[in-house]
Amino acid sequence: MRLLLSVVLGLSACGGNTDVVDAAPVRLPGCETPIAGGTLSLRMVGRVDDAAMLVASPPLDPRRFVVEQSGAIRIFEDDALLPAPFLDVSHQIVAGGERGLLGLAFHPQYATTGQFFIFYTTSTANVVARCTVSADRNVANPACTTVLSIPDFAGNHNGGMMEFGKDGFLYIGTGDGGGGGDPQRTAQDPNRLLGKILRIDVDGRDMGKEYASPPTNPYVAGGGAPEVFILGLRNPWRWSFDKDTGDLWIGDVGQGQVEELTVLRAGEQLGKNLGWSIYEGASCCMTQGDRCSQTGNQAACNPTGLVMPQDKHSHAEGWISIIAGEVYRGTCYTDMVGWHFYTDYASQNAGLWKARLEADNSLEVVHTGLSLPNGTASIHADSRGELFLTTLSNHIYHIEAGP
Ligand SMILES: [Ca+2]
Ligand SMILES: [Ca+2]
Repeated sequence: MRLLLSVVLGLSACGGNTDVVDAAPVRLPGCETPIAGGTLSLRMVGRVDDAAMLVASPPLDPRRFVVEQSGAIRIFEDDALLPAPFLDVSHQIVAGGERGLLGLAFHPQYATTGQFFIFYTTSTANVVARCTVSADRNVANPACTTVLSIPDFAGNHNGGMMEFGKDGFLYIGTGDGGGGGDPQRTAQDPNRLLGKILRIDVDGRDMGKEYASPPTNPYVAGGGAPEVFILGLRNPWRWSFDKDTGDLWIGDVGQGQVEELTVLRAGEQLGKNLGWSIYEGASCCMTQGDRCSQTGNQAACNPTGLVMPQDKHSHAEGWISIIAGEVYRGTCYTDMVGWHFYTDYASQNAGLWKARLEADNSLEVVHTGLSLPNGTASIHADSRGELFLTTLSNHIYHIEAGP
């Protein structure tokens, strides 16, 4: 990290040959000298006032924006926390437990549009809103526009993760609504926006909406809601795209037994069904001991057409809510490249894990041996591709590696 600023400035100084125009880089450079070695460590790089939920950065922007659960977005610039929040929506949200300001995604052309998107909960809905930066690059305009408001019936299982894909569309994770056992069976209902990953075009406008549904979404022609992209999720609290391959890594939080990690390759994501609440992990909810906590009739179990997770962790192992992270595509730590780093909310039990996708679609899964503080809320990359782990106890850590 100490080398980051000099690298950025160094590159600017190197731009003397103005005849050479490279394609826009995918991300900012990370370290002047890449560091080899598989010994991982955490370095605390900052803290905020309330529950650090997520680190995100605009494309090619070296600042780190940190989402606080209670409704503020804070900025770290050159590792220093700016005193005033970028945005504060605490007055219009409900926070606590699984609720709050949960997601942040910057428009792919943020540098020109100034647009970013937030995901927050109210007492009755999960809301995606479009916000804009003011003339001051470190201050957003206070009023945001609601893009999507999804009625919700329980305080838990609210999803909250959002990212833009390589296709420029905004992907939005939603929980099954909550309670236990998917009481309204939303996850398998293509007409409901709960229990899904949605995909919308924030630059388009369908009649009466603040967005368009891409015509390639699976139910645009009928049979379900046009926003639905992936079905069968319980609470996809954290997930991310591999920024190089476009593969989608989804952590789906389990009911009482199984935490799930599923990878969908680029081009093999549209309309996939991850099985909840017919299955928890690969266990049929009709026959599993606790019946996935469902009341009434369980759906008949037929795995045809369902995607089962490639990695599972049981609650007997001490996991309670998986925290999927991100595939490292930074340039600082050569031995981290290509691995997806992830853990569990009970991160003191789980420690840090890594996985990578094999040619046969299975995962190579490795416990890294790195102990973690408890209460991890996310592992997500900044614009350099560096991974930052945030905790509900307000801390932000950089995941680093060495010999
Ligand atoms: Ca809910
Ligand atoms: Ca599943």
